Amino acid sequence: MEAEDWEEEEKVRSAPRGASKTGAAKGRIQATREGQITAIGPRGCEVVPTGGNPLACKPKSGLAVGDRVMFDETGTIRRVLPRETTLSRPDPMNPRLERVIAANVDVVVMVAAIRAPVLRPGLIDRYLIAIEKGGSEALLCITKIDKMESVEELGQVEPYRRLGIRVFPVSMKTGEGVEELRGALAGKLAVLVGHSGVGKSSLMNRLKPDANAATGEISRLYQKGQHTTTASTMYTMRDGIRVIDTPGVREFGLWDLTAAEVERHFHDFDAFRPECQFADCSHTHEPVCGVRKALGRGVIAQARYECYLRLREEVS
Ligand SMILES: Nc1nc2c(ncn2[C@@H]2O[C@H](COP(=O)(O)OP(=O)(O)OP(=O)(O)O)[C@@H](O)[C@H]2O)c(=O)[nH]1
Ligand SMILES: [Mg+2]
Ligand SMILES: [Zn+2]
Repeated sequence: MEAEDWEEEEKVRSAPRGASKTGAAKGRIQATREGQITAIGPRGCEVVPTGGNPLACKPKSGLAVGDRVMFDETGTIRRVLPRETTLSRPDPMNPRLERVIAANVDVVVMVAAIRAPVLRPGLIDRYLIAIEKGGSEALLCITKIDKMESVEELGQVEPYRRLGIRVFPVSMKTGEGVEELRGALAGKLAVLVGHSGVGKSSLMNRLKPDANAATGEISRLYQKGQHTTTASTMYTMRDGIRVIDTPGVREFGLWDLTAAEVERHFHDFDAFRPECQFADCSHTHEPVCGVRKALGRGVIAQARYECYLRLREEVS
């Protein structure tokens, strides 16, 4: 590690109160250097200094993979630099605490299996809100298409295509669709998110064959994943692509949202809102409602509307 890479400015900042610059320079100085967090697990984390090799650092609460940080020679994170994007949810143990799943990513790849485990559109709807709120782009990757009995099963993701979200059906068994997804990720930092067992780590191994990410069979009895991945890890691969694999989620709550905000995130309503009689129409009981009219005509998907009602209830 080059000595000049350490930032002088930080020395004064960490000096004891009242100490002179020269006094501070003796002994207790903690010069810092910039880096990016590339892995966080239950026992520690990894930082890659700008232009350097990965180093272990001490865990710090509130840190996310993708964070740009200033860290010192002892491996202590001193400061997290402002985040360009976030993907956040409430901490499942303490819902008043924000948990950032990934920071500074360009793209969030929502990974869902067409079967085994069963596709749950409600989770996609939740992610879409969190992704838009956090400022990154959403992509949808549908795995296990080799298990489909008919392509009609892909009809479930039609509402998302209509929203302008790019959908990538893939099979890790045959490799189908993987290169198309790679093309969409060129030059970007992406994060893979979704339920356990949908194939996030298998996808990682397809994108980067030497990633050696651990994968696990889904349980025969419950047809669910067994939470194989326990740490979030960033992998660097060709075409300037970096991808973060994350542990599967059981649930995904919404962070810091009001019912009115939930409504604004449902872009399938955009074209029909002007037909509502009231500007603050909740689309639940109002007699003149463009959204419910569109729902009746089948232009808005029933599943999306039902999810809207559930989320509205949840945040109220
Ligand atoms: N048939 C088929 N099986 C797949 C496909 N993708 C993944 N699998 C299988 O699904 C199981 C779960 O895959 P993982 O990659 O471990 O899933 P994950 O999303 O990383 O799961 P967690 O780490 O628990 O969150 C493994 O047995 C994979 O072999 C696919 O496209 N087709
Ligand atoms: Mg995994
Ligand atoms: Zn309405």
